[in-house]
Amino acid sequence: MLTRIDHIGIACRDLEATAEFYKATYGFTDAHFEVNEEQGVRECMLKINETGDGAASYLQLIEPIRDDSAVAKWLEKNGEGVHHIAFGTDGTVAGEAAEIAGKGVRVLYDAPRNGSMGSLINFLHPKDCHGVLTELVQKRPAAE
Ligand code: CMX
Ligand code: CO
Repeated sequence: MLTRIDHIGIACRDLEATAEFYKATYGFTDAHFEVNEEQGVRECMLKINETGDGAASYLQLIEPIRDDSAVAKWLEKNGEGVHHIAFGTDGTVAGEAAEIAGKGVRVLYDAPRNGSMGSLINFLHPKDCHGVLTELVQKRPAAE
């Protein structure tokens, strides 16, 4: 089941300055920085609140590290702003993706890929989701 908003993805041109804005303006303090080479981004996960299923909701600030990355292309066209939403599952991303694909929505990757903080992720095509790039997140692989 999709049990929470895992994060809202926000595309930015200057990761440190944008993170500082969210900290200074709203008082968010719990910030985790990392690089996701595969996705072509540097990112900052700002924790907003814990959720009932033991996970949390975040803002994910993303800055492109390559000109040919999805986020660089999006920034070029749209400028800074909300780029995607991500739902968290209490099951597996593979299971959620298969179920959603069965409803005729395009899933972007054949198998889940690595997301922030050890999570597994996949994406649904925005053109099949009323214009919203939608991500599925599993906090950790189920079989550990
Ligand atoms: N939200 C809504 N619509 C979007 C979109 C977005 N983020 N990105 C692209 N689109 C729309 C475009 O506006 C365009 O629509 P029109 O044809 O009406 O103009 C259409 O989708 C195609 O867009 P494009 O600019 O030609 O881009 P691509 O088809 O090359 O790529 C997508 C689009 C979704 C396949 C690509 O962005 C992708 O693979 N995204 C998933 C990976 C990703 O975004 N990674 C960064 C985040 C990492 C993380 O969250 O951890
Ligand atoms: Co994301």
